[in-house]
Amino acid sequence: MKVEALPVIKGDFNLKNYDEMYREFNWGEIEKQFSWSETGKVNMAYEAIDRHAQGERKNKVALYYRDPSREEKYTFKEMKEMSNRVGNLLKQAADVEKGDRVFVFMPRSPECYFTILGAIKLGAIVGPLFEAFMEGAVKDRLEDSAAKVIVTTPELLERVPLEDLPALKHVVLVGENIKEEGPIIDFYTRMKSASKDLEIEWVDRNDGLILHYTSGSTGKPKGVLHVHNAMVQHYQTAKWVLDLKDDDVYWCTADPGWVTGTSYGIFGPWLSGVSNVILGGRFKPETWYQTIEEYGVTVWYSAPTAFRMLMGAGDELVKQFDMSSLRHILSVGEPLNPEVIRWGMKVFNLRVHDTWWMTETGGQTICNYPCMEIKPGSMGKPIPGIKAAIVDDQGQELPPYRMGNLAIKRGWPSMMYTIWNNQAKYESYFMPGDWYVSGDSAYMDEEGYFWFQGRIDDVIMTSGERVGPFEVESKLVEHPAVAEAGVIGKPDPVRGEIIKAFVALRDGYEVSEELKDDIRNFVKKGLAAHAAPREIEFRDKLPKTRSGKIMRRVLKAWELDLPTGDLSTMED
Ligand code: 6R9
Repeated sequence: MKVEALPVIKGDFNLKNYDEMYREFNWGEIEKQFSWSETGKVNMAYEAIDRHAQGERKNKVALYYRDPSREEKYTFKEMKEMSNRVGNLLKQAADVEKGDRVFVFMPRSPECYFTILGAIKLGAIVGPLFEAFMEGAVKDRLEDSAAKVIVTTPELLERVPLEDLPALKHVVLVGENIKEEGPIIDFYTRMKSASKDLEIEWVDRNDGLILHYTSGSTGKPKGVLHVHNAMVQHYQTAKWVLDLKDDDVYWCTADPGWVTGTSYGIFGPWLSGVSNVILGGRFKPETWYQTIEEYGVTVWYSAPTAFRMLMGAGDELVKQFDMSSLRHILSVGEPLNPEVIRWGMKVFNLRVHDTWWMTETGGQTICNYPCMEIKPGSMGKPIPGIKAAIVDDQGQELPPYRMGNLAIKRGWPSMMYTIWNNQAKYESYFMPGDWYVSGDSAYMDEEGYFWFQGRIDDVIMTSGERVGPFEVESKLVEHPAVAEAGVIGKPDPVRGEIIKAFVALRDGYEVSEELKDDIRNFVKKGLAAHAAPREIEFRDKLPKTRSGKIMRRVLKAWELDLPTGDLSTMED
């Protein structure tokens, strides 16, 4: 298969020659940049904030924060002081010590970021939670991790079942007129008197940093533990992939409840010392474009679902804003439809760079770099220092174009350290040959580009043909009436499975049998007859996770009347 590649862009990028770097790079060089090379100890929050606060970047803006009711900015020096204050508060009022689990359950706000950093300074393990989690989801996570402290708001406190959580000793409330009684600690009043000097807890590279719970298709969510050592990869990928330079204004749209919101919403940018934009509140196309214009965002990291919504808002809207500051756009979380890349070229005159990775990998692993050609629909190539391959179920590497398990050779710096309370589960991710098996299926082309096909469980077998749902979905969203599409295999006595598509239409389109036929023919002509959905069902909305992934297992469960499994990560 030959695909039209988008040519290399010219510019002074941090990664100039991918092939050469891939051959020569070794992580040892990078490790020398962090404090452990001198003292044997380290702390992520020190490297991300305090290091800059003591040097030339002291008065540089580290955080631009905005939501409908607040607009604030903090320099690196101020970030250091605010996180120190939270550190003191947590230590004195909540008795936080190294290794304790401290959960942060609140909307994006400056306090949320001060708290994550402050807890890390004490050597605590931070568990960030999406603000939209309901009681059951909060309970599962706090219980499994035996969390000692939760920092939350009075409104969200209703969803923390204190009586069921004996290990939870302290509740820090970020709000007005808080009365301290029982486990309750008043954040703002204590912050006023907390010292802005803090003694950092210096930890080992493999001490716990952050605990992200992710849900699979079965069972309870599992706690993926990352350690301070991950900074090596966060730092280096922020250079190569985000291409961050000192004068960049960077905006990652992800919430810290999702790994993208910590690895690249906190660690990557601040390890690089750049100004970081955080937008609170809900998604609104106007607000997003305004944010880019007002702050002069240069590097922008978001997700296909958001790009598709912006696309849906129309090209007239984006023309009302000045987007000229943007120089680099990236995407993660879901397959990036070629249609989105074409839209990016049209409205920003920039390529959207896909990046593939997951909670378990902790940092970017397969990416498109500014210095390389982009093949729309491909996730790109492994970062230097990482070996990726397509392997069969025995761990044997497969030749180009064979679909199989996307796997990474064990031992990259930001690899998960364990699954909390479940070392056996952790071990189950690995195959003979020291392959970490991602659960995604993909193939590699003869030039070493990787092409996503679906989660292993999602790959469809129809009349003896293997079809990746993503390809079909991507074709579907090219149809002018289709806003979003989710594709599943539906068991069929004759064909094994048939392809069924769930489709949400764009505004202004009406459901009809004709439209169904038209969409079906569109896929038939554009992709292949066997890949055209035999069944199409229209829905107002598709089930998605809070990080924007279409939940195919939920579609499948609806279709087959099966249990949907854990739904805690699903959007409202
Ligand atoms: C960072 C993050 C991981 C799963 C992953 C895959 C999907 C992520 C993707 C992608 C296609 C990409 N995914 N990036 N699929 N192309 N560029 O998303 O972590 O929430 O753990 O999800 O997301 O299926 O296995 P996480």
